[in-house]
Amino acid sequence: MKLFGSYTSPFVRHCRIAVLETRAECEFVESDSAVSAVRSPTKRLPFLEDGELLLTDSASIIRYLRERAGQPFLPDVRALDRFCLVDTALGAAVNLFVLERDGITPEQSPYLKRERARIDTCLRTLEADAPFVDGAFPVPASAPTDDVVLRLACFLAWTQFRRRLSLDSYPKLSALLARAQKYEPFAVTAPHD
Ligand SMILES: N[C@@H](CCC(=O)N[C@@H](CS)C(=O)NCC(=O)O)C(=O)O
Repeated sequence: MKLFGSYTSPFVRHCRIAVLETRAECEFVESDSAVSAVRSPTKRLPFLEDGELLLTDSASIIRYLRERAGQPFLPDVRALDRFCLVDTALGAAVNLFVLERDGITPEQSPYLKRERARIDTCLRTLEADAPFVDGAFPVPASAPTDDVVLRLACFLAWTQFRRRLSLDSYPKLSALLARAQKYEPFAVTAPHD
């Protein structure tokens, strides 16, 4: 099994954590957009190859890894919805980041203003979800970790790595990220250029 990805992507990081937690025999192939452009129809990272099987999204990759290991993945509709909420904010933040690199900012586009507003409302909703946020990463943490929590921690860490937003207005999310940094599979997959 081969996982294609970069060391900076939060989507790839989540997959790498799932590989560690499931102890899957999986080779990590460091790749860039030139590789994904020809090997995945989405032209995105990550993607996973296992024999004839090609998986083109981090969610299906993580589910595949968890299923093979007998571990749960987003077991109920509440978990799925929270995962989608985090992913909506993450997708918007990544869009703003790459478009800014192309010289396109929210000041030039009402749609991008909505993308920016969406990140705040999703983060505020998660910050207010006290039982969920406070219960994330109990000490001592035991694998496998909840994939909503992992997705959220990967997202928050990426915002700090890319200096995209301050977490000062989100003390509970900030505390969650601090706890996550102490969890080994999370710590060893920290983004780097
Ligand atoms: N829904 C996808 C999103 C993956 C994604 O957006 N990956 C980024 C890297 S962080 C990418 O490959 N972007 C290149 C592009 O959009 O052209 C997943 O969960 O795997």
